Amino acid sequence: MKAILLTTLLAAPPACSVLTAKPKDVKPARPNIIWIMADDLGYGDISCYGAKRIQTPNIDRVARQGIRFTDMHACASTSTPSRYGILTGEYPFCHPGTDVAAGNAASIIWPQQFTLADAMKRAGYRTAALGKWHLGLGSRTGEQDWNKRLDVSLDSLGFDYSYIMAATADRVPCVFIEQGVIANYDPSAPVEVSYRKNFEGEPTGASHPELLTKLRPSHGHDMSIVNGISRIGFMKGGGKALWRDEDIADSITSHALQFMHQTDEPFFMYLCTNDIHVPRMPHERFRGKSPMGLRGEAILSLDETVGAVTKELERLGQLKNTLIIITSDNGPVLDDGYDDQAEELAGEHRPGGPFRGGKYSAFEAGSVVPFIVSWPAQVKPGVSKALVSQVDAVRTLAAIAGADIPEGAAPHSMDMHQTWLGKSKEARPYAVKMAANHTLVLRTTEWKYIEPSNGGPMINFGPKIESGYLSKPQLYRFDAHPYEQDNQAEAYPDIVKQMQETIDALKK
Ligand code: NG6
Ligand code: CA
Repeated sequence: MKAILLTTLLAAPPACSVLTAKPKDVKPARPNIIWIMADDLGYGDISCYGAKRIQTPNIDRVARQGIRFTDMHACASTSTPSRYGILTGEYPFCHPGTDVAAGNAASIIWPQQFTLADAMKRAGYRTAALGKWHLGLGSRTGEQDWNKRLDVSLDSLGFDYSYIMAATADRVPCVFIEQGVIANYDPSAPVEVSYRKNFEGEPTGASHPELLTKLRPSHGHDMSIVNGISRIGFMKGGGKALWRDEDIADSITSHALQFMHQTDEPFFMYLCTNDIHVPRMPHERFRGKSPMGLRGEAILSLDETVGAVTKELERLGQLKNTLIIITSDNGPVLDDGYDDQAEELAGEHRPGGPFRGGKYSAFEAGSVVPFIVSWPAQVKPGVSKALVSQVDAVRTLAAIAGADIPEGAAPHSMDMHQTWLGKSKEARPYAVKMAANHTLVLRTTEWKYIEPSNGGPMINFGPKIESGYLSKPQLYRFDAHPYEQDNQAEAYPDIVKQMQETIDALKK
């Protein structure tokens, strides 16, 4: 009986090839849409999802006025592939080069691809991307001239305005890029970037540990030094354009608020915080404010960003008709390469909530993320247990904004607006996710399947996280706690077979 049900659910998944798009029922209401994307924020890291050692009152307020989802899946357990899935509606394993990107990667989304921002523009929205980008810039990897306007930037991907970090705070170049050029550019200090070799005479974390005045690496992160913190990759120059980590959140937030002021049209803002990714070095005003140290302070900083945005919406009289989404790109990690005492100070805190694993992992904590949807004018507060996926962003938000999608675009995205807006409890038939070593995972409401893989039981480059990799199939029931403890693969060979076939069809 279960096997029959699964067959129907998993029948004929859309493969990596392009599908025909159907126009959706277009909604007349046009809310502003703000997608707030935290970095590496775990399911259990905020108080509305059960955290006790940290309070996030601003995020909790948005959750109270909206819907809190308990089963939202990112497309991957790291940032680049996860964000690729949101912005294109295509699974990241169907597109080349979606692994965690270097700071000098070329644009991973091709300019001719249809993006979430393109969808919003079609609906007449003004669009902006702020903060962490991590999907490459320029037309050729490693060949960008950072001192000129980049030849491929976010205006080619549907964003009217952008103020972004090329990759992550732990990767060079350590400058903001506004409209395709370095913000606050310092002509006396031209920027050069390499991920292959250092520039002559430049100190690194490895050669000059005495210059690491703010944080020391615990693994990796021993190359160029900026603001007393060594990073991944080598850079030279930057001068007054270099960021100070303590000010990153404020820079992102102030540019976000400015953008909100500048438009009479409805707007779409893809607002990606640097919090709570490493290096965790939030503003000094948070110092000592959390028993969990810098990682806790970074969560407080994230919460403050959410508060600043909602307060500004209120002030502009726009809060009621703004759809706010708060979510994360992948699951949590404590030690992700810097000695910031995240492990030592975590205490009873469970960053992954009830789930096993964490960032990078094939286990659920890697990709089940907080997901809050608020739109006071339309959405009744509540909690939704429906299984949902971030790959649906393009078609779901397009339906809400009233945009049609061109043929072949967003091939894996489904219009789930009834569920995202709490008008229906309908779940997605399944969610597909990719772990750091490309192992694919399939979740239905009832089952979780992890395909066999070669990796060892722990993530092997530093973080103390169970990988979820095993050379045999893993099948876990998902209607009972504790999650992912009791492998049922041998007891249900038919379900294993069907789930692997679904994955294989998607990979084609
Ligand atoms: C890893 C980094 C980690 C983090 C991650 C990407 C090392 C040893 N570790 O390779 O610190 O930057 O990549 O994180 O370099 S993500 O959230 O952007 O995907
Ligand atoms: Ca991330």
